[in-house]
Amino acid sequence: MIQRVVAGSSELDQTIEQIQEEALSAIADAKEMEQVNTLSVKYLGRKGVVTMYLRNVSSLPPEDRREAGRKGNQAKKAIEEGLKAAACRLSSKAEEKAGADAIDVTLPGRPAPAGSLHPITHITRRICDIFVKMGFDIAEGPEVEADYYNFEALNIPKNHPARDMQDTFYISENIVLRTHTSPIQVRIMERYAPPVRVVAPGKVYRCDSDLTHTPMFHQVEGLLVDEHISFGDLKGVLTALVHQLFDEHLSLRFRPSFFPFTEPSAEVDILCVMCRGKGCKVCSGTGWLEVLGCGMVHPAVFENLGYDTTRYGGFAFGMGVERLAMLKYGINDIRLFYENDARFLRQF
Ligand code: 2NM
Repeated sequence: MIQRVVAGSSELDQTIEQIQEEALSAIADAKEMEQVNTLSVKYLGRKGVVTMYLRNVSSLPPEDRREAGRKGNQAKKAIEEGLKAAACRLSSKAEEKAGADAIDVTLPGRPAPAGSLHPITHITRRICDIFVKMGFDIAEGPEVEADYYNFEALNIPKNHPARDMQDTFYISENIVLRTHTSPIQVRIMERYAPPVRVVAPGKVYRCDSDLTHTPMFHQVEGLLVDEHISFGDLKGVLTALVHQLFDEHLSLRFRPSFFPFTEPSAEVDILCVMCRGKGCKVCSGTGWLEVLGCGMVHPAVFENLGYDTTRYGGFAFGMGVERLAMLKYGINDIRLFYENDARFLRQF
């Protein structure tokens, strides 16, 4: 085509007009900025069609140069203007498109997902807070524990079933995963003279697994040692706990029981939260639910730790956090706490 663009001949004057027309129509049809750029190069670039035309004007016979030059420059100007208009049209279209994709400030904000406490953590803290208000301190201790702290100091004899391999995870002959948080209280009594008021929350381990037992679960235990402490003090403290944790009018009863480390010992039942005492599946028809173990600390425990049993006495208690949480929230499978299903965990 370039070879045909030889300015001067009438045939080729026609051609520069045709070129202009063709260029303007292509420019008008351009849908993308890139097409406009390509057309600019094609017609006005260093080797562009119009550029080559103008370059040839000087080689024409003198009488044709003026007219050919005028037409060439006119075509150049027209194409330049067409390109400018197209660039303007396409860039405003791009702006419009960007505007459509831009942030709609009238939309409601997206909520930032927030985590929440695990239900076991939540209840553990509530229980501890209730005791802190009654003047108890909080103490923690090792989960891998010496046989002495977990059993021996607590008056649990060598032949006790809790010591059996079937019930306890042994690390070695004298080291176990603690089966309760009582070793924390033992360590406290070892370090501090009476009076003592302490609550011990934490993970404990027992070789057990079914709908209501997991090999790891949580306990909160407590100990109070002072002069003139009676079973009445124990009843008052645990009644306050149950009323604050469940409901301030909930009935409870203390039923005689046995633990090696307390004498007398008792189990605390609350009126069944499901059937209100009528008897149902949850309370096995008894109308009552066992929620706590407790008792007056056995003198043998105090003697192991060098406490003067003629002057001091005290009470202790223990509860399983998962069991309390299951009763409080009506959960029938303990494993739900440990499956990490956010749909379950979000509810608390
Ligand atoms: C219970 C029930 C009764 C208990 C006893 C002691 C200690 F260390 F003072 F001897 N700590 N916890 C205790 C007493 C725990 O849990 C069902």
